[in-house]
Amino acid sequence: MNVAYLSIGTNLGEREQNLAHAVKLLQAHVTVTDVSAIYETAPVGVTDQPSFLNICVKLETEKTADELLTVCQFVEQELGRVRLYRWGPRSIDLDILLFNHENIETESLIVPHERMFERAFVLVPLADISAGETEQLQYAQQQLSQMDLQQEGIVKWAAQTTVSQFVRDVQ
Ligand code: A4P
Ligand code: MG
Repeated sequence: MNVAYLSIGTNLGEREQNLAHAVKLLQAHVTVTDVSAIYETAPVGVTDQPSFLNICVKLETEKTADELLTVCQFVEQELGRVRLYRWGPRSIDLDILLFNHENIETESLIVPHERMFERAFVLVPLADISAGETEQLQYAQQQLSQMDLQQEGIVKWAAQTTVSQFVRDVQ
């Protein structure tokens, strides 16, 4: 069994609904075991765009990392993601943060995600669902402890719930 962490972000449309819908779709392919609280986060990269809602989820799966990426891209397509430009607004974005304790570098996949350790919008929700289980997660904790969350523009939007509560309103 593989254990993976995903980052999910949205800044277009019904953002909270987009997150719930994404988790519901994921559940058809993998076992989502934990979901973080929802955070509203200031846009990073291209800053002239609406603020994001961000979460992280933990999941278990027999799929390979490549197969998990395909699932993520399927969920993005299902939710009608339109890629306007890099780092621009999106209805939904799913990134693989960690896959077991592995370091992966292929044409289509880099794990740990290249920019995760410098991004408060990733590290804050990740801390809700992890506790330094691996060296990579310990490093994430350490990086987070050095960040000023107010300056990073991270605000809790909704409290953490169970996975089934999280998806309860999705048809
Ligand atoms: N790819 C490589 N490694 C991975 C991985 N670990 N997980 C490849 C997922 N995909 C990975 O991604 C481009 C390609 O990356 C994929 O084809 C895949 O093979 P994409 O999702 O098509 O494009 P993107 O999301 O526009 O680019 P990227 O580089 O993933 O963007 P980021 O770095 O994820 O940034 N600000 C806030 N506050 N919250 C956000 O959620 N998100 C972004 C997106 C920018 N600013 C943000 C947020
Ligand atoms: Mg992405």
